[in-house]
Amino acid sequence: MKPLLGTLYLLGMLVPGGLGYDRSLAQHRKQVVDKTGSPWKSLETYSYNKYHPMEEIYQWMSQISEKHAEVVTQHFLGLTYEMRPMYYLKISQPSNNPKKIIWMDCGIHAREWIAPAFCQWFVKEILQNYTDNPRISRYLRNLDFYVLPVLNIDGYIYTWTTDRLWRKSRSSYNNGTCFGSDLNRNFNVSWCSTGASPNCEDLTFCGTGPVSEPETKAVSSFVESKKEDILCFLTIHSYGQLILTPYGYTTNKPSNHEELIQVGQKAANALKAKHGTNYRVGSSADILYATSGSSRDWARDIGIPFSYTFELRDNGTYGFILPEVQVQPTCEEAMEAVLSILDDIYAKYWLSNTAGKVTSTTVLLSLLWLFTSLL
Ligand SMILES: *[C@@H]1O[C@H](CO)[C@@H](O)[C@H](O)[C@H]1NC(C)=O
Ligand SMILES: *[C@@H]1O[C@H](CO)[C@@H](O)[C@H](O)[C@H]1NC(C)=O
Ligand SMILES: *[C@@H]1O[C@H](CO)[C@@H](O)[C@H](O)[C@H]1NC(C)=O
Ligand SMILES: CC(=O)N[C@H]1CO[C@H](CO)[C@@H](O)[C@@H]1O
Ligand SMILES: [Zn+2]
Repeated sequence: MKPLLGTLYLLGMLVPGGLGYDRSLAQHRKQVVDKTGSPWKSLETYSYNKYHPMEEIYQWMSQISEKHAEVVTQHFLGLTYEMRPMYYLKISQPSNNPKKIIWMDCGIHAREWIAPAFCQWFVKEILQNYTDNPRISRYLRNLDFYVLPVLNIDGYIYTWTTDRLWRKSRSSYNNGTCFGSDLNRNFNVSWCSTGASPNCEDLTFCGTGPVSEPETKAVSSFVESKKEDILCFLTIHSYGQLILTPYGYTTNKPSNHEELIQVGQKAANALKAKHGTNYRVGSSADILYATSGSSRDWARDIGIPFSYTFELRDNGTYGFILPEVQVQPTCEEAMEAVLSILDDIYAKYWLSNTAGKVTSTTVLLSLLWLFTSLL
């Protein structure tokens, strides 16, 4: 695996961005994967009800972007501390329509395995249904989805090989005697002011400065570069069954707080309707705890209107070690919540505009009619 990754990240450093680059990268990876043999035969037998090691998720990403090449492309985002390539999947239906963006990342915390499982589930559901299901096909007329299935890849691998309950990244401090930053305390928003620790030994170590970690930097730079077009930023965690709004660094509220809560509560209701699971909705500072440097707060403060953290199942019974039998129901119900948020965003940005246009056209025609009939 090392030589393959080595080649990939060198390519990444030399020729960043661009469709041709991504395609050839996928081809290169596929060739190597085919030679070395794969742990599962094809996309058709990939199980979305299970947790997968990173190796399989890498393969899944390239296979799904090959099979659905008309709508999915795989893109290089950056390198992790241990020099592994980070890729996101872009789901986009070709059109001349200017598109807005929905961002979703999973697995910023290594041990929250249900999160990467959800990102994969989400991609699968969109691809399975976008041609026939009008609810989903209409999103794709106006929106692109950018999905980062595993943000903290080094940490995720470490939870598979060494310590199932590892949370942080794997960067090294104090001359190699201390490891890992909490990447969700490392964003450039009220950095390390509250609910974060300056001590590397701690679970919530905020890093050596805002955006000191390569994973955080990769996500921040990319999201920043697209922020005008991103309508919604979703970051998926476990556990606790919560839909969290900004902020964690203060109990003050963003300008659209009421709307965020209303849309979030509707999403929680849709979620509950699926399997009866209760999720609570509120700002992180109000219903969970204070946190500074989180991606959700940062995303809201750079101007992305809808920004939420999902804390998926469960409520503490199994915690991070959520049994695989719960993967499917957890993903199914969370899918309903995300779709509900998308419906609200769709209605706000597109239906109201169309309605506006229809109304003004109708008014104009009526006025014309009135005017001509008066002559
Ligand atoms: C770091 O570790 C190396 C090797 O153990 C040692 O030689 C060096 O003095 C250490 N540096 C500091 C600043 O502790
Ligand atoms: C963090 O954001 C502030 C503005 O709020 C900016 O001045 C500073 O350069 C940023 N730092 C980093 C490391 O991006
Ligand atoms: C989870 O626990 C909280 C606090 O005890 C409770 O309010 C909520 O209803 C619980 N949810 C479920 C699904 O049991
Ligand atoms: C999100 C969504 O609508 N998913 C549907 C995709 O299609 C399958 C098969 O028809 C349904 O079972 C899902 O509910
Ligand atoms: Zn988390």
